[in-house]
Amino acid sequence: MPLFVLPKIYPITDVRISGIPHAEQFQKLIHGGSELIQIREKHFSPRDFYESAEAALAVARQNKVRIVINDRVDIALALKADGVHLGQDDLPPEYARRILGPDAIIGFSTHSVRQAVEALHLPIDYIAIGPIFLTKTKANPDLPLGIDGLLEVRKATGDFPLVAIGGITSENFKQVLNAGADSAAMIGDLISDPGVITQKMRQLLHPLN
Ligand code: TZP
Ligand code: MG
Repeated sequence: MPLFVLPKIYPITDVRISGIPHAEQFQKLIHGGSELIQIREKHFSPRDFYESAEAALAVARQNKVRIVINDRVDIALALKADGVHLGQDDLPPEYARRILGPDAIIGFSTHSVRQAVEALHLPIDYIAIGPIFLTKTKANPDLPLGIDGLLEVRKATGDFPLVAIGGITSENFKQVLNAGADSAAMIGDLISDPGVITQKMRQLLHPLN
């Protein structure tokens, strides 16, 4: 199987942080050039998350953009979304793979070199490592790994697709990519001001424009 190709910037939507619905965040991110977006929702009921994901998926499909659902394999399956992103305490990736099939994108969060190396044996498409920097977005985050930690993880994971996450901004994302991450996942810095989501996304992808 060829390795999964990650976009350089991997946006993740969040209603509390951006103040607008997920589908509108998708619209704005896609205008800015996003090709793969994760919907992350820690505060909705399953029904509300399902309905928000359905609306975001409609926007994604209209624009041929892929959508990954955070945490919920059931919602990903029900909506025929492109994939799911799982944490250490979610349904294990082996079972998600069994449910979603060989074509689904499955991402898996790790927080240390050890977890990242263990993840190499799982049926997943990419590893997320973080937090790299301090973050206010995640509840009870692990200690930041810093750029040195990211370099170690890159070394330990070879060429396995790797997303860096946690405290990544338009100021530090290049550092993260230069340290070997294939992709920089961003929440707060990218979506907290809805008025500039599209412009920010565009600038991240084409820094000189
Ligand atoms: N996992 C590790 S850090 C983090 C997650 C979901 C939050 C990232 O959000 P931000 O706002 O980009 O720091
Ligand atoms: Mg999770």
